[in-house]
Amino acid sequence: MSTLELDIARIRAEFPILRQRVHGKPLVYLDNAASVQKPKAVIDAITECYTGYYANIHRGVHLLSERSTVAYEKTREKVRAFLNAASTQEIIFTRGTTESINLVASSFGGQTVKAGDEILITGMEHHSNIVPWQLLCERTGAKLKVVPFTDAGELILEEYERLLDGPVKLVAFVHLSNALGTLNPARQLIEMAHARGIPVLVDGAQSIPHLTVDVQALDCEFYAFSAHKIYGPSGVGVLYGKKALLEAMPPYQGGGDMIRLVTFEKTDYADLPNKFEAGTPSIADVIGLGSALDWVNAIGLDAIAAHEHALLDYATVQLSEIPGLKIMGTARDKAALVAFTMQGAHPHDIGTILDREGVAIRAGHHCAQPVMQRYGVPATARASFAVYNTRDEVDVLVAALWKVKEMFEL
Ligand code: C6P
Repeated sequence: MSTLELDIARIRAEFPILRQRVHGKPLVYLDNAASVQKPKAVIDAITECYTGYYANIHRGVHLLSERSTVAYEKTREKVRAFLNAASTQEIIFTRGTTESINLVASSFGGQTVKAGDEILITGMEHHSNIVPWQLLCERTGAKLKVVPFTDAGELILEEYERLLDGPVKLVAFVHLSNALGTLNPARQLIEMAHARGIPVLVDGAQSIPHLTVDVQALDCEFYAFSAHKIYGPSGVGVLYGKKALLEAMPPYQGGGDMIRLVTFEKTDYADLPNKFEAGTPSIADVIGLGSALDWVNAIGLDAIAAHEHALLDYATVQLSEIPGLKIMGTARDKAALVAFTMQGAHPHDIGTILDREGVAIRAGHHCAQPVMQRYGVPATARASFAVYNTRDEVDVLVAALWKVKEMFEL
């Protein structure tokens, strides 16, 4: 399906929240990289769970528990298919990307990483893919190494190659940068690490709603994402891990549902994936994620990506015409978002003025402070796109930015 065939008006109609006005203006929601809005199908799936068949899972012998368990496990199969993972045992439900990465740092890292070892990340990571590794390094005496990137926002592969020759125990990199929009060459980065026998974690928080991910083709050891970025609810995420690795890793948390037998002397753990899912999970939200994946599949990720790419290209051209506006992140391979600064106007002021025009963007460091430090700016403004955004909305954004320019007499 081409971008022209997508009926955006029909898609927009499925998002009740988009119908409102903000400060008397129609809402133009361009903060999708922070969290995307939810279609009615997802909201209905969660409501149906709570009104029709909600109960705790994997425990009850009664009908509601059985129905909830089936719906929850159906989502695991949907995630498996979405990522093309080999088995549902490789799909662990977490609270989000952040928890998925912490799980790997704590369990895999705690088991494998020793003093003198290195963890290799990139200079464009979100704090979620920095701090868990720093904590691991503090605990173990390992070192955190960082792959630099160019002014355009592209990783310097020669430096990556050089850094891989150290005692690296794990590579962890962002697939699509939330601060720059750079789409990293995941397959190539993974191949280069594997050539030295180094396992790889991919932070897929931003990539998951914008491009087809095939974990078997990528061949990564771990892939992390959050439901709330792909039209699903917040509070739920996924860790994909290769089965052999997950089987060898110790549990991340202890509690109910992750055990086979508990005595005061010793506990036998449950098989995958339950070993990593201690306690009552966010049942209805996991079911909501399943509905979100159905919704995305019905439209098709390729059509979504094509539509968003057209918006990104259009916005990039329009924004470039505003004097004093500087786009941060001009990599050849980009997706779904544009970050920028304006001479003389703090990004927070830009965000506030845009809000009065009904336009929601994000202004700040985007939980990627090292990226801001790299460019010597405290913050940027960022417009990010989802399938329901339109060219008209980009026009509203651009008109509002011209207003900012006038107000600050740039
Ligand atoms: N980025 C943004 O506005 P959680 O919070 O666990 O769902 O996702 C964390 C995360 C990890 N990696 C990347 C690349 C991300 O973009 C995010 C979340 C949001 O850019 C909120 S800070």
